[in-house]
Parts: sequence; structure tokens; C-alpha cells
Amino acid sequence: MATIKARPFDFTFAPENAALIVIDMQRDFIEPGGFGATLGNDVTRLQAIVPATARLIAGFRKAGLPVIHTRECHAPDLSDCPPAKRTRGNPSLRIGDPGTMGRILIAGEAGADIIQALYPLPGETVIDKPGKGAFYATPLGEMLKEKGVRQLVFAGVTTEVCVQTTMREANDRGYECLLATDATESYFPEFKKAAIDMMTAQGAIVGWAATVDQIVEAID
Ligand code: TIU
Repeated sequence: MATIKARPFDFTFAPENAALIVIDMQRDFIEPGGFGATLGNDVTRLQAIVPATARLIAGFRKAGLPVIHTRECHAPDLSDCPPAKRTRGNPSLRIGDPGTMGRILIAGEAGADIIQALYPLPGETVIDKPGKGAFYATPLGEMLKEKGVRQLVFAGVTTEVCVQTTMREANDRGYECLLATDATESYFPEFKKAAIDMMTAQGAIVGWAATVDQIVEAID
């Protein structure tokens, strides 16, 4: 057990029951020409969290704790992509359309893969998810139960979309959730701040927040 001086109050960290979830650090969100860019976003600002996210992953790996990676992506025939998702908004390319990194947000295409700097090691779990939340329509919940995980540390993108959705899903399932504030980012800095404020408000209504250094120190 270790105490992390987190927001909004101390987080009692039990590494033996913890896992790290790295959400959607995919080329489609972080590199030009992918899904994030087709929605009109400046994707380059997400690249700034890569070094801190790498340190967090290294800390979990060094301690032999589970590192789980997720990818938001769809089957090539789009059978798991609701039309309401595909037709939403006015993107320059829709999910499944051919882009510079292959078909946008499709499993197996270059753009849907995790960026090289944070690539999963052999044996680490990679969850492909059709939704914003990582529990919806995936084996994640069963897998965490089998491993006896009770605490989840969160990193990845984007803070207010897939990270927040997954933290809320996890919170409702009884996990204690801790967000690594410098290992998560949004295309909209004000949304990152608001998401962290919302989730930690009201006595950690969704979860806690701390820096990568605080979390890695607590693992050692
Ligand atoms: N658009 C946006 O901010 N995010 C997503 O669509 N997916 C994730 O957050 N991974």
C-alpha cells in the first residue's frame, strides 16, 4: 500500500491489485491524416504526452503489473459501427474511408495501430473496442475480474471522450480509478481541465487524479 497525494484527496494505492489502462494511443488520433484529423482537430498537441505516458508504462512493466492497451476501431465490414456513429458530423473522411494510413479507424489498418513509441510488448493485453468506453462490447470486464484487479490507473486520449467514458464505466463497476494527468490529453485544453475537474469533484465522484511521477514513485 502507498499513499498518493492525489486530487481531491489521498489515493490509497494497492499496486498488487492495480492495472494500467492506456486508452487509444493510436496513429488515427495522434498522427496527421487519421480519424482525429478528419474531424478537424489539431492532432499534434496530443504528441506532447508521449514521453510521460512511456514513463508510466515503464513503471508498471518494471513492477510486473498489468498494462492493458485499447484501440478504438471497427471490423472491416463495419458491422460493429452503428450508422449513427459513422454518419455523425461532417468529417473530411468517414470511418471506413481510405486515408493516408489505410481505412479510417478500421482494425488491422496502419492508422488503427498503436504509435510506435508506446507499442505493446508481446503478452500485453490489447482490447479493440467499437465504442468510446472500453467495457462496452469487449471482454475487458471479465478479464479484469479474472486478474483480481480492483484499481485502475488511466492514461491516453482523449481525456473527455474515451478516457472519461471508460473511467465512468469502471467507476460504476466498482473500480477505484486514478487518472494520470500528464499522460492524458484532449484536442481542447479547456475540455481536459473540465473533465478532470468534473471527475474529481464531489469527493472523487468518478475518481482521483495525480501526476505520472507521483504514481510511479508509489509503485516502487
Ligand atoms: N474525438 C475524440 O476526441 N475522441 C475520440 O473520438 N475517441 C477517443 O477519445 N479515443
